[in-house]
Amino acid sequence: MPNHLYDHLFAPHAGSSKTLFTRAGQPDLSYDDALRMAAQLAHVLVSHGVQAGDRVVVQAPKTVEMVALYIATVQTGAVFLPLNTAYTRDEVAYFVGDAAPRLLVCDPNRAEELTTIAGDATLLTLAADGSGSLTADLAAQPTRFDTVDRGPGNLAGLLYTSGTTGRSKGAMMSHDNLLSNARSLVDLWQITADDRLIHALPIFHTHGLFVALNTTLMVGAQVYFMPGFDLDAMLSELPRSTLMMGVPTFYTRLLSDERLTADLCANMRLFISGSAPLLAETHEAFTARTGHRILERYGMTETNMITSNPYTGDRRAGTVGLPLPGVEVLVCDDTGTLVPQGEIGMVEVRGPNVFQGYWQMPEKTAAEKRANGFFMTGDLGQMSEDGYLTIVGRAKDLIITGGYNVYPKEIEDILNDIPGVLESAVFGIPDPDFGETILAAIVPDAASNLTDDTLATQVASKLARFKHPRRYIRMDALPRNTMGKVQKNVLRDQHA
Ligand code: MCA
Ligand code: AMP
Repeated sequence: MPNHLYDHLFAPHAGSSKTLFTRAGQPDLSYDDALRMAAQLAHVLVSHGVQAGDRVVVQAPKTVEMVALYIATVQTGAVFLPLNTAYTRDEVAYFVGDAAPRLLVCDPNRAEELTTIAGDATLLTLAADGSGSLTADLAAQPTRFDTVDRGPGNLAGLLYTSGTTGRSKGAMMSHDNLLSNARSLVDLWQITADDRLIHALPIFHTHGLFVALNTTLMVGAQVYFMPGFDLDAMLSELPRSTLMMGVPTFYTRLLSDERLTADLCANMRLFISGSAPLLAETHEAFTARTGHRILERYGMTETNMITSNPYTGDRRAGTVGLPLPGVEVLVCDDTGTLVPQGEIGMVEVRGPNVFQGYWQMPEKTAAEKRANGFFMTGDLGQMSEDGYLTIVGRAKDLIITGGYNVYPKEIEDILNDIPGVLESAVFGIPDPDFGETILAAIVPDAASNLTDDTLATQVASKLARFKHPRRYIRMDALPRNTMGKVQKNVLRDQHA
């Protein structure tokens, strides 16, 4: 049966003995190996009752089996819902409750803890070595699977992204949202079967899953697949590779090591950065050291990639480049009216890349998508005369730490519930490694003897480690403007 994403991204590689994944200390995996594994996993999914439209939640270590599970989910017509491995039980409980999945796949180490929140979902396991109840019976499964009929508008992915209200919303990504974006990026970045990508990003977000894998798999490129970012491993793979996609932290960490030289990068064709602002000085330092001009691009979970600096042409440091072909980008005021060229406004976007809406939240979707189809990103931008977009700030209250997004409201809600806290304000300050790091200003009740340990323990019981404030600052009152709104810019300036 026709399956829009599978047919165009994966099916053409059936039978190909070309190496897809190379990994440290593990055998290579060919395209055909991966597709046979995906077909077997599709049979496993179906044996557990997975049907078209069902959600498959995965919070598991980064493995080739997890990539095959993504492909298998697409084949069965189900919806892939990957989760950050750092999420706590409470966080996973929210996603499972909201998405009501048929399956919940997790690390065996966490199975006991997550059984209690699985609800109606069947719980299966997948470990860092690929073992677990998901794959236990794989060899017995057929290596071919007849894909379930799915058209361009059907859902392929559901990716949760924190909302300004503090609770995450599931961004519904259709087969064509993903396919059209992958096609544009392959074209724009001139990715071919001769490329070898260093893959060190997590595969539970758009960047590592869709941007990095959909593009390289589409053209039949090779992928050096790392379980996570490892500076030594990356440096040793650079001479054998042609392509790297990373968050700015990857680049500052590479630059902090003297082994990074132009010679080491002589075989590299392209370095791409995104998910957080790349400082112009990082861009320039990287060029000075390696001769390569990092190509910065800009996107969002809800929209996939929106703009990119050009492959041939001027890669302008500090800008996120030009709108992708077929994607319209406007810089507007609050009413959606264009601001005069060169002035700062809200970035709005429309195109085949833009998501289908928030899962079971039509009112949230309507609040962020205009009637004319433009999606309001919450980013503040400025468009140059020749069409280059610069992200100058955010209208949304968001901290980006090491490429992970953290919405202060989610942390403030937890802090405010702790006895002895009158109010709190969470904000980001510049950090040389993660770009931004999280601080919390607390107004304690004078009568309480609240310790930092109490605050940290409460936060730790609920939120993933990367969301924890690295410091608590006590204040008599939060700085507020005449409207009574907390002035986070004042806090940032005071504590940067
Ligand atoms: C790990 N830690 C962090 C972060 N990552 N703290 C703050 N921010 C982070 N991003 C903490 C851990 O909890 C731990 O804390 C300590 O740092 C070391 O953990 P470790 O796992 O060793 O960290 P790492 O391996 O050095 O990881 C840092 C990293 C990683 C490589 C920057 O976070 C990463 O791969 N980030 C990429 C995120 C990404 O893919 N974003 C794309 C989103 P402690 O020691 O105190 O316990 S998609 C997106 O944004 C859009 C669509 C787009 O445009 O792409
Ligand atoms: P998310 O959808 O949660 O992964 O995060 C998307 C947000 O990351 C965007 O709205 C931007 O604020 C930010 N972002 C992504 N890429 C860039 C970039 N190249 N420069 C600045 N901000 C970026």
